[in-house]
Amino acid sequence: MTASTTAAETRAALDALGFDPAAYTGGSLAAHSPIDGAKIGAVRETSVAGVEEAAGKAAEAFRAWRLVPAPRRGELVRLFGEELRASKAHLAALVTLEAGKIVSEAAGEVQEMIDICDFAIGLSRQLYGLTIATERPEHRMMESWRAAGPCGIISAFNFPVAVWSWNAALALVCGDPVLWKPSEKTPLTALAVQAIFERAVKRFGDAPDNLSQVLIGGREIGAALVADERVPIISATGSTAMGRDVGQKLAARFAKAILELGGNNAMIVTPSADLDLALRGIAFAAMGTAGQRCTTLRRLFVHESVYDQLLPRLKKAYAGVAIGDPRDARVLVGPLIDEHAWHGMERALGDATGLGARIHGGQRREVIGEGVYVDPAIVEMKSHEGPMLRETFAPILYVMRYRDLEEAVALNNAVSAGLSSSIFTNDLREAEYFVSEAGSDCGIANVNIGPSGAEIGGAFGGEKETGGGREAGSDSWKAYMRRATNTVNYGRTLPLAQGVSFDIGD
Ligand code: UN1
Repeated sequence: MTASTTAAETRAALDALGFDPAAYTGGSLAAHSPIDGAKIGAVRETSVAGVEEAAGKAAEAFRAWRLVPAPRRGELVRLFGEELRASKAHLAALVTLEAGKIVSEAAGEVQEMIDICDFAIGLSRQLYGLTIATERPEHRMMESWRAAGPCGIISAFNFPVAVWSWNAALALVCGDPVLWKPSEKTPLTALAVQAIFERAVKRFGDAPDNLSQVLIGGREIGAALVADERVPIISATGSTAMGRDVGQKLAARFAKAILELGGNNAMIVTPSADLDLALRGIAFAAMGTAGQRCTTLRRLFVHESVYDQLLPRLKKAYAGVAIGDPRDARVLVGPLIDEHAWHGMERALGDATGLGARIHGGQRREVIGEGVYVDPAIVEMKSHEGPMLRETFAPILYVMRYRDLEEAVALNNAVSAGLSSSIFTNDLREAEYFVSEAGSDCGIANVNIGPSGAEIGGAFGGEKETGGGREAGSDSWKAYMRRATNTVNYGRTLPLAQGVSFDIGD
């Protein structure tokens, strides 16, 4: 029977990753495979007291780790990257089994982890500060970057391993131990990553204990982490509702927040667009990961002069896409994470119908066991309203015609989220307008590329209700460090800045 194969394959992948079955059986938190709904593990949950204990251990690890030279800290991340390379196939298989990602995207996710390790290794020799001109003679003013303390990482099911690594690889080279609260829907992949990380720690030799800890459980575990004064940085990925709550709690205790929240990403297809390219861009961005990326394309604005050319081709691509078991390498659209996701999709499609939209696809399919499989939906909207204004984590693509580019850019910006966006055009003016001050207001604005599938070299994140945080490349590392401005007087007098005189006599 099919249901049992996911459990057996999970065991095999965990075995291959050197996992002791005692670590994923007999616990109170059940893991289910979205492929067939079968139970694939039962892990032990962390208690609130356990979170507090972990925070104490992380604080202790911090005191030692911050003193290790950054390039040496990079060596640990280099070893971790090596271990990931060796475990890539098994970890990717586990991502497919636990999160339902198709084979190629699961491998891509692990590759993203390897890429950020490479980035972080280079970074470990580049935690640069500035030397700044000082107005005082015989003084030097400089900026130095120092480790900031334990970093809590709260991640979502849809990138069950990569999101942690974008934060952890940087935090570790910056001198910060990490505490990871993964989604309760994907505990096994988190524990597997922790086991891989521990192999790297062992090879490294003299790392302090507890540089990385995993906290398993639901909201109360995340809440305990967010509340802990010993954790000065929290990076949280998830819904805007979660981020609003977490952000306020962190603000109340003046902790640093790196928030990576919802997206409601758009694409504009202009009259000069290469429609072949646009079609491929739309297909991956809207249907990839079964519409469950925060960067998923959800709103498509097509110029009225090309709408009737593009839409039939898009509908055809949707009708022909391979939907089913994500372990089958030919499949492009795997299952939704669970029933709850389907209810959200049903509700959004119902709301669109109520607004007179035309819906293509969007039906539920029986594929394997209790797995939740759906036909991705194209929803032709009459106006920009209703469910189109919110993020539904499902493969729903709302489509609308537009007349002039300013109007389309205004629509691109007319939602509460500000994560990603793109334009397909061969007109330089349109492209530059889109990425200009007056253009897209998102953290990511692409030209002739869809809104999803960013590489790690750039800073990743978005504006408005997306939370404003940045992870991964560019100078995102600064959020994991404490900046100190150091003014050093190497002279024999004490000139004050701004010409202030404060003479206390001899
Ligand atoms: C997410 O869905 O939380 O750009 C992150 C992308 C991926 C990251 C998605 N690199 O689609």
